[in-house]
Amino acid sequence: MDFNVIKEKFGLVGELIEAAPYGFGHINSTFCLVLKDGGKQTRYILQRVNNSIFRDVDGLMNNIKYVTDHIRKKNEGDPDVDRCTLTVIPAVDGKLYYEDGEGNYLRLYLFVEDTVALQQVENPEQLKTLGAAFGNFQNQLADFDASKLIETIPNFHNTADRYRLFEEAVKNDLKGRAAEVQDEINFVKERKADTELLLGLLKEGKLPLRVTHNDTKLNNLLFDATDLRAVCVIDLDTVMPGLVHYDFGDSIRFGASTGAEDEKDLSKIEMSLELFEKYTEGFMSTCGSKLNDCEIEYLPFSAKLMTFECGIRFLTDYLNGDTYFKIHYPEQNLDRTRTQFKLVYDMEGKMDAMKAIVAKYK
Ligand code: ADP
Ligand code: GN1
Ligand code: MG
Repeated sequence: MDFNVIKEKFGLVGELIEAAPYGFGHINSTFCLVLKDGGKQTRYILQRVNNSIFRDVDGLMNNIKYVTDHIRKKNEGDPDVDRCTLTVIPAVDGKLYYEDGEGNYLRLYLFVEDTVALQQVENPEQLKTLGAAFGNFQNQLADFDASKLIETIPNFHNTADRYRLFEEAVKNDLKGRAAEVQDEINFVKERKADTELLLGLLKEGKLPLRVTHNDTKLNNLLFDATDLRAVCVIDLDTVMPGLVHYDFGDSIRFGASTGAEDEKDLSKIEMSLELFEKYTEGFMSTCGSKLNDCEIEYLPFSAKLMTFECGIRFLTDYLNGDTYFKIHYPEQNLDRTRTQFKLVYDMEGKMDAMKAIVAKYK
């Protein structure tokens, strides 16, 4: 990639003094660019959007523009308004991205300065902050016209469809890996009914569709580097209509785990009830009053379901030959699968305790 061409296409001024890979996302390719203009340095986040996953980049970028404009408006007057959401820098031709003629779709954001993205929780209070931030995110979009949004990945959290894709991957067994992962395959099959539960409640009209983030990982919230308050929800590629459970559950999946997503030593992996409680407290404080009883009732289950879904996705990708999630070593998707299933198993044993915690913050 020629970063100087990119600089020109986005009309950036100054001398490009650094361009390096950045962050730990599994989907897009992210770079940090540093430009020096006189005595002033400005940082930008450049991303090559993964357009084999996000097929409609134009629609995706329109989504992001709508959502960030909406959030910025909600924060008008706040001294921190410039950091409250992502700022898309359009290309000089006015488009929200630049396509380089070789199928690379590039977009640019202002770097949200003086923040940190955490890969693992360091202090339980951070989960309360995370919960409050994603509850608030959902609140801020409660009056947003969802019909403006395209579905950037159709059926993204359609757990029944995820199960179907898993079955297809087992059947095709493209890499001849199914035999070595029979235990994991059986683990999924035994829990098939779970994948239909929330979808059934949605169909019955008991659960409403909202505008949700859908990828509420800890590292998709930027915390203030000094006082660790929530500053900016990022990674807006999957903002689209969804259930509250997708956001609540996915945060617990990653944030309340006691180990890394690809930890090999499964004895280190547990869903911490302390962290679950902190997140619940934060989330309920900002959006609990907006949720109906059925939504609240299924919050604990959603933590298990979203973890299960993610494990199914990692396993499916492993069986398909690692074509979706970025991997850094051959069996990483299998390691990721195993941590997710360990968490699911652990949550099954802790379900009553999780329910009692949610009831406390209702
Ligand atoms: P992916 O979809 O691949 O996860 P993200 O949009 O989450 O990509 O970006 C990856 C990482 O880059 C984030 O976890 C965060 O550390 C960093 N990042 C992304 N956007 C910004 C930004 N505007 N300012 C500062 N850091 C950012
Ligand atoms: C991906 O983009 P990133 O790394 O924040 C994935 C999520 C998974 C997560 C697992 C668009 O999130 O759905 O839960 O990996 N994003 C997409 O860590 O598929
Ligand atoms: Mg991300």
